[in-house]
Amino acid sequence: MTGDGRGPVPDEIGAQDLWQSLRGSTQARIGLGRSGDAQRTQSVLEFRAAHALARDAVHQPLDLAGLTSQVAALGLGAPAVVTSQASSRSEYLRRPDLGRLPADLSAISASGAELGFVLCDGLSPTALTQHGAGLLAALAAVLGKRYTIAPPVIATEARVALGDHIGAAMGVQTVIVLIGERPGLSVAASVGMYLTHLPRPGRPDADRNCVSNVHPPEGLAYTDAARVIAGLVAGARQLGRSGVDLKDTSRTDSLAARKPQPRVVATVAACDLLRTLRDRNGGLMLHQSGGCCDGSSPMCYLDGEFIVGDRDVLLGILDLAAEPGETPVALPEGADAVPVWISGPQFDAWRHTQLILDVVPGRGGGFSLEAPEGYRFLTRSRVFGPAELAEFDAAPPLVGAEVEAGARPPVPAFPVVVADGEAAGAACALP
Ligand code: B12
Repeated sequence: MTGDGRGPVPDEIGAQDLWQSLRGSTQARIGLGRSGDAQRTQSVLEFRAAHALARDAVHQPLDLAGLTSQVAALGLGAPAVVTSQASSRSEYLRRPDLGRLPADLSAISASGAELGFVLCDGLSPTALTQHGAGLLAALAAVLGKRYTIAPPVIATEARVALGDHIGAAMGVQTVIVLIGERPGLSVAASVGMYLTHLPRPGRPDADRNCVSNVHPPEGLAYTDAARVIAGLVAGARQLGRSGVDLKDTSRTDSLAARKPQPRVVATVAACDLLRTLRDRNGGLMLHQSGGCCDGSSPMCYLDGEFIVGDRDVLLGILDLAAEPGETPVALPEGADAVPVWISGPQFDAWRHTQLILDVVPGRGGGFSLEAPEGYRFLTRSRVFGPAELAEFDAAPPLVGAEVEAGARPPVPAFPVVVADGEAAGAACALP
C-alpha cells in the first residue's frame, strides 16, 4: 500500500505470496485487497454468500425425522424428543430465557445412567442435522465402553441451559449437550459441546466445560472431540464437579513424545483372562514379589487381598476396558482398573525393562486366582532404550506409601494393551 492508503492492492506490490501463506492458517478474511476505494466484487460477493449461509443456518428447521432415525440406529435406545418454552423460531431468537426452560419433559424416563446426551438445535439446526448423529456415534464408541449411557434426548428451540433440566429428568450423573453454535461468516454449521456434571436447573455456566468448533473436515474431528470429552468426563467424576475447576489435559497428554512409555503393558490374551477372573471374582490386583518359586511369577489377587508394602512400586494400572493400540484418555476406574505392583528389590533389578504381562498354558502359582484355569500369567520383558530411560528420570514411579497417601500415576501417553508379547518387542520371559 502507499502512504495515502489509496495505493495498489497487496498482490500488485508483490505481496501475494505472503498473504497466500497466511490465508492457509486462518479462515478469517485477510488481505482482501481493493479496487480503487472499494472492496473487490469477488470479496463482496463471497461475504454476502457467507452471510446468507449463516442466516439460513439459523432459520432452517432441524431435520427432526432424519435425526431421530439416525440417532435411534446408534443402539443407545429410542431418543425422546422435547422442546423448550419458545413456541416458534422467532420467539426463540427474541427470548433466550424461554429457550432455557422446558415445555414438557414427560417423554423422558429417568434412567439412572452415568452419562446422558442431549442434541439441541441451538442457533444452527443445520449444524446438528449435518454433524449430530456422526458426533454422537463417535462419543458413544469411546464412552460406551466405560460408562452406562441413557437413551439420548433431542431438544428443539433449545439453549445450553435446557440441558440442566433434561439431564436432571434423565437422572444422569453427567450430561453432555451437543448444540448448534451461532453461525459465523467462516462456518455456519459447527457443533459445540457443553458438559455439566450433576446437572440440575439453575447451574451457572461456570459449572460447565465447553468443547467448541466441531465441524470436520476444517474444524475439530469427531474422534478428537470424543477424546477431549472422555478426558473431561473422567476428570469430572474424579473431581466430583465440572466447570472452572476442571481442566482439559487431553492436549498436553498428546505430547506423547515427551512422556515415558508405560512400565507395564498387557497382551490381549492376558486382558481376556483378567476380564474372566474379574467377572467371576470382582476387582483385581497383580503383584510380582521376586524370590523363588511362585515369587518369580506375577500373582493375581482380589484387589486389596495382598497388603502392599510402603516400598513396593506401582508399575502401572492396567485398563480392562482398553482396546489394543488405544491410547488411554484417563486412568481406569472401578473393576476395570488392575494395579500392577512389584516389590522394591525386584523393581531395582528390572527398572530398565518394560514388563509385558502375558498368558501361557499351565498351572498358575499357588495363590494366584488363575490357578484352576489351565493358564498362568507370565511376565515378559523389553529392554528400554537410552532415550526412554532418560524420560523416566523426570517421572519416578509411585511407591506404596505415596499411593496410600492418595497419589495417582499419570495417564499413560501410549497404548497399554498390545496384540502379543513378541510384537511388543518382548525378548524373553523374566526368570
Ligand atoms: C455467544 C458466545 C458468548 C456470549 C454468550 C452470550 C449469550 N447470552 O449467548 C458471551 C459474549 C457472553 C460469551 C462469553 C464467554 N465466552 Co463465549 N462464545 C460465544 C460463541 C460465539 C457462541 C456460543 C454459542 O453459539 N452457543 C450456543 C447457543 C445456542 O447457546 P446459548 O445457550 O444461547 O448460549 C450459552 C453458551 O454459549 C454459553 N457460553 C458462551 N461462552 C461460553 C464459554 C464457556 C466456557 C461456557 C461453559 C459457556 C459459554 O453462554 C450462553 C448463555 O448461557 C462461542 C463460539 C462458538 N464457536 O461456539 C464462544 C465460546 C463458547 N466462548 C468462549 C469463552 C472462553 C467465553 C468466556 C469464558 C470469555 C471470557 N474470558 O470471559 C465467556 C464465558 C461466558 C459464560 N457464559 O460463562 C469460548 C469457550 C472456549 C472453551 N472451549 O472453553 C468459545 C468457544 C469461543 C472461543 N473459540 O474461544 N460467549
